[in-house]
Amino acid sequence: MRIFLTLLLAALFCSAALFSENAASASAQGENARTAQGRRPESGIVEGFYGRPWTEAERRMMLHFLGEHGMNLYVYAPKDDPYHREKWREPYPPQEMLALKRLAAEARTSGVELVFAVSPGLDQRFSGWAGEADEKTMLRKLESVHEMGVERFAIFFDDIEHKDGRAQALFVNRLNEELLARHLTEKPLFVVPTEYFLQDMETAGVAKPYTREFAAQLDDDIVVLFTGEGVVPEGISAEDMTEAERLYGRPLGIWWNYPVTDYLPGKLALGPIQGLDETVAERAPVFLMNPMEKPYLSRIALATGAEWLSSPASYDAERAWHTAIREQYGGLAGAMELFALHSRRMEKDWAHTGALDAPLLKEQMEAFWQKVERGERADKEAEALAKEFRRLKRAAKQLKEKLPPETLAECLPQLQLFAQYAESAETSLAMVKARREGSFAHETALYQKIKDVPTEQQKKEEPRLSEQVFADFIAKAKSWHEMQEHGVGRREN
Ligand code: 14T
Repeated sequence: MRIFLTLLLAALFCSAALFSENAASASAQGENARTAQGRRPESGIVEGFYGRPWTEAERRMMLHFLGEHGMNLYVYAPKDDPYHREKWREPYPPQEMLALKRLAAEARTSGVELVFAVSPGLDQRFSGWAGEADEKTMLRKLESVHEMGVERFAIFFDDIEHKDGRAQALFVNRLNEELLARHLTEKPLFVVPTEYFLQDMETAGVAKPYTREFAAQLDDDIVVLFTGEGVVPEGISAEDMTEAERLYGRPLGIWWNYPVTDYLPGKLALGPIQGLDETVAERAPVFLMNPMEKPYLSRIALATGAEWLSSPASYDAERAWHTAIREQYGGLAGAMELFALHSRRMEKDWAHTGALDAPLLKEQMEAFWQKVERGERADKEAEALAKEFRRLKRAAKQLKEKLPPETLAECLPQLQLFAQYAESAETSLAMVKARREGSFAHETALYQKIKDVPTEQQKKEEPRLSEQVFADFIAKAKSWHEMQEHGVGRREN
């Protein structure tokens, strides 16, 4: 009987707790649909990139945006805010304290919770008197932020040299308990571990020693954020989740590294969120996207993330992307979509993610070159391409004239490059045509115009877009001309 009563009470308590949690999130998330399972992760962004931290005005804009899109978390973790990472021990200066206070208040008004993170791993000490001192310092730091109205916290150990999984976990456990006991928060900490690859390369299913130690020691209530296998993966599969949950022995929150571009800052990530298995949305208690240093342009990807959260099973990345641009760009949506189509994919040696840049145009270009190389006529292909290039030039011009100033400031170099690419691609077509018509002097003159257009890998800060499409097309035209000049297939048409 006693057992029965206890169980009954426990069940009642749990459902009451669940109910109130749902009610709270329902009001914060507006009328957005839920998954079939009836639960949505807490969601939003982690301002977690390297580079210029956002301004207060940009953060306010983003808080409203999140609220309007049914998202409810803003994790404050800008890598280059010295008081977040490098000088984590130092308290914020009074001015910045007040800015945090205003931000926390603004978050509340927007139905968003502000989570304050510290990344102490560069020089934190874990043992002896120094360890104790750092622990006290951390607590003081979080206390000072709590006084500004922040009631939720995170500790991040990503991107550091020294990693001791056991020491990190024991520290986080003590801090977590202390924060709860002192009523600085009602919710457990978020943490990010040091290792991104969970499994040992050689032995599938076996965690690395660091991960094993960290996971084994970490208290059950602490929320671990997972980026997928690697820092910037193509996606997260159901199997990735199962494996990660097994290794950490708990459900995992997600830190999704799109549309962040800090590792390739010359490129804009203007594509949709994609590659996340639908069950991720049902299993993860938390879903956070890491945006670009450019808050206005980040909103395309973020809106698609909100759409994925609201109906992960029927999510269509391309459709969500189209809708997001319609909603955000009004009369400029057509032009913006053409530009953004060329700036979605993020590729670097260790990073591969995002939808392809202009895949259909790429196919058209390939069909054109195939005919040219075979010495066949390609008038129809050339005409279709020329028409598209004219359209893209008009789009670039329209965007330069009419984009709102904040947005334009975030993409001007890339827009210039876009216009230049469209122009040079037109010139490339004319060049091929000139040779075929026997106008060799004209051909050479046209070649001179495209010769210096950058098509090779640039410094990572240099503007880039459409690397596999436009840049390849122009590079191909250049080398085609050079081949012809050197006698390969010379004057055969
Ligand atoms: F999960 C994370 F905490 C995370 O992704 N951390 C950083 C993040 O701040 C950064 O914005 C993101 C994209 O560059 O990648 C992480 O930082 C890294 C990690 C690496 F292993 C940057 C370069 C790396 F090689």
